[in-house]
Amino acid sequence: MTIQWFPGHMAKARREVSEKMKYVDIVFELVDARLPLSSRNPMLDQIIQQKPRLVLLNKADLADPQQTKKWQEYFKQQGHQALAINAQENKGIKALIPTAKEALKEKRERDAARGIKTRAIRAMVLGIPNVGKSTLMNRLVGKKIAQTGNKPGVTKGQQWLRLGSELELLDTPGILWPKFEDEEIGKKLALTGAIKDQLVHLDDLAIYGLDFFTRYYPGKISERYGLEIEEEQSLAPELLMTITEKRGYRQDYDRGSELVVFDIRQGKLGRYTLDRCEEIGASLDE
Ligand SMILES: Nc1nc2c(ncn2[C@@H]2O[C@H](COP(=O)(O)OP(=O)(O)OP(=O)(O)O)[C@@H](O)[C@H]2O)c(=O)[nH]1
Ligand SMILES: [Mg+2]
Repeated sequence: MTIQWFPGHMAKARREVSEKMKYVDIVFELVDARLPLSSRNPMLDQIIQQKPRLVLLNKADLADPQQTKKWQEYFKQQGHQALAINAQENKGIKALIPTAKEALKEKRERDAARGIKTRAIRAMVLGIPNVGKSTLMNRLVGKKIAQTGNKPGVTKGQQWLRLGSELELLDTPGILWPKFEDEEIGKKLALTGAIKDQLVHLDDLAIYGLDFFTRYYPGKISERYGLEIEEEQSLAPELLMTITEKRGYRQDYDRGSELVVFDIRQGKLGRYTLDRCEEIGASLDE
């Protein structure tokens, strides 16, 4: 991510997205499936108001599938449609148009009853930096239209990309900021690579990650770094020291931290979800 969000930038981004709302029928809100809440924009509800929304849990290939299912349920209970996708490998994308139609069902039925011909659904892709907006748009359009990588998109004039007869997509995605003021959310965002490393110390991130994995995915650390289970049960700072030394980095804990953070980011310790659905107090059994 290259954007630094200052109050002026936030106001501008917010204004641009709000202005586009009047042109679209539905918002495709892209979130990172590893952090379905922490990768949302804190003001999105205010910005998009009552527009129908389809929450796309992207990078589902990297997330814990059981958690992804629960999060999908969670979003549905919030009154949104939700889908798990992997934009990079074009998985789950086929369901997008049918699910968008489902989200707009009532309006489309009302229109039909009043004799208004249903036209293509107009949608816009919204999300925080690096969540996969450009990758998804390229997939949907079937060619490279948006630049992918770590550069933020540049907003130009209003243009529509036609996807068959059923969907039209605004040619530029809306980029909004995440909730990085909260320290724990900041760590989660940095651990998955959504925000710059410089905002959080690498050793803090490594310790956070190790603590998280020993708690939620026991055995993964010992498996990856060839440790005994008792070693994995030590406190995260000690665990970091053990891993660093075992790798032959002696007392270079910065190097050890970098290793751990990159491994977690790239999924070398397996699939994981940092935001735990059961911990937000939402009862999903009702
Ligand atoms: N593993 C995985 N990686 C993905 C997926 N979708 C996108 N990526 C990767 O995530 C990174 C960011 O993707 P982009 O499409 O550039 O993200 P963006 O939201 O357009 O980012 P900005 O333009 O900076 O706001 C790229 O390295 C993609 O290859 C996915 O479903 N799975
Ligand atoms: Mg982009």
